[in-house]
Amino acid sequence: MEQINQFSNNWIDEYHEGARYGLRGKILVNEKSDFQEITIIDSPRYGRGLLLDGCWMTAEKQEKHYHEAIVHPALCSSKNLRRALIIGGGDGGTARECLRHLSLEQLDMIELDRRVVELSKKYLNCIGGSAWEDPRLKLCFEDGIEYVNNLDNDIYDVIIVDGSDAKGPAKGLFNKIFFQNCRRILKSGGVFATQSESPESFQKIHIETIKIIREVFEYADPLYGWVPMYPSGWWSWTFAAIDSPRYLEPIPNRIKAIKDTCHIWSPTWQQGAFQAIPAFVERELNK
Ligand code: SPD
Repeated sequence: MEQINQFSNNWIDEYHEGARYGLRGKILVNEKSDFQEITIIDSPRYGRGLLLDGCWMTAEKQEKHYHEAIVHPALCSSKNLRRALIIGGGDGGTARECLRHLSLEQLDMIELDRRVVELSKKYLNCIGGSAWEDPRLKLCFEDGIEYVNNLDNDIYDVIIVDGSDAKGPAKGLFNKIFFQNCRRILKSGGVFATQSESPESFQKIHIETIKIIREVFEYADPLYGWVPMYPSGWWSWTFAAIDSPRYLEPIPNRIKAIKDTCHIWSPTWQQGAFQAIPAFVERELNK
């Protein structure tokens, strides 16, 4: 019933638990891939945007809220920064932010759905931009869950999980076995990061996800920010590490390399964003 009107009257809305989050605009592409429904839109407010299975993923004029938040706390704080992994991230924004770190030698990106990348390159090229041609990017189309399951231990300095919401093809990215494999393939001075949904509109899965990551990793903490199109707008990313909560302390020379050209991220923003844990979440985590 809700889906029937999702893209009508020049409004494109994500429906979530009796609320809708929308933009006025027009649909450029709407197709079903082997895995999901892919929609590309254009809007006066935020430019072109991407939805998967009717849920907002990104839009040109607000994507930095998400991509800078998931990338820089991790890439600024891992002990070494030679090899990183992105699971998902098919619009290219996470890869673009990672590749701004010039000490990064290799970035493996494992995306399930080739069509998301093809359409992002064609319609949302200002999000992935030069990342797609960067020789450090090794892009493979396969299931990220299988990929981490089959790897040897201690491979990556940073692992970033940039998937969709915890349903459909991305459900397994919130699973304990998946996180255990991520910990196993992360080097001891490495940093893990994942999008961990909204403390408001996805409260249960948000809290469960942090709890599971805390069971698997020695250290883990959520960071809070905003992504204007997402349900409630209030969003979170959870960072984890093995040897210390190193994600709390960005390394000075890595800060220097990016800080003047970030739109959202700065060491001060990061510090506040880790501190901004809502009281009800903190209470739940301390139970
Ligand atoms: N509710 C949307 C969660 C989506 C997280 N991934 C977004 C992809 C941006 N690269």
